[in-house]
Amino acid sequence: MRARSTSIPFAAVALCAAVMAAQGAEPAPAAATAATAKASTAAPATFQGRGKLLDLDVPDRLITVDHDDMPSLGMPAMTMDFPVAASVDMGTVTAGQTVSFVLTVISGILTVTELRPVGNLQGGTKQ
Ligand SMILES: [Cu+2]
Repeated sequence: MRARSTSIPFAAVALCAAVMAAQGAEPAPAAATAATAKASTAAPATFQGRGKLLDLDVPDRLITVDHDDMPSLGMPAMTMDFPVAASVDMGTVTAGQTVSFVLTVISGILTVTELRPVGNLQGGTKQ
């Protein structure tokens, strides 16, 4: 139980680096394959995040987020792109908003599976 999730955050961090590298260079297929193998043998790992939505590409289902620290992933604050799952309604957010999101490792890729503007959270006490 206690050691359950140690491998996933490390894989996710490697993926994050791969994603960032891919923005200016070639993708890293080896890293993605290793992460896929790990993800398939464990329950899907999910991670809560929050940040400013900088860009929204609805046809390609991609968002660019300047996200806050994500300690569960070992990721510092940074700007990066995430793919958005088909189940997510991208029409609920617009560029420039502060958003909260959930990342799920799907086929070894950190994918947005929940996305909403922070200001619309009911009963929220912050922002
Ligand atoms: Cu990141």
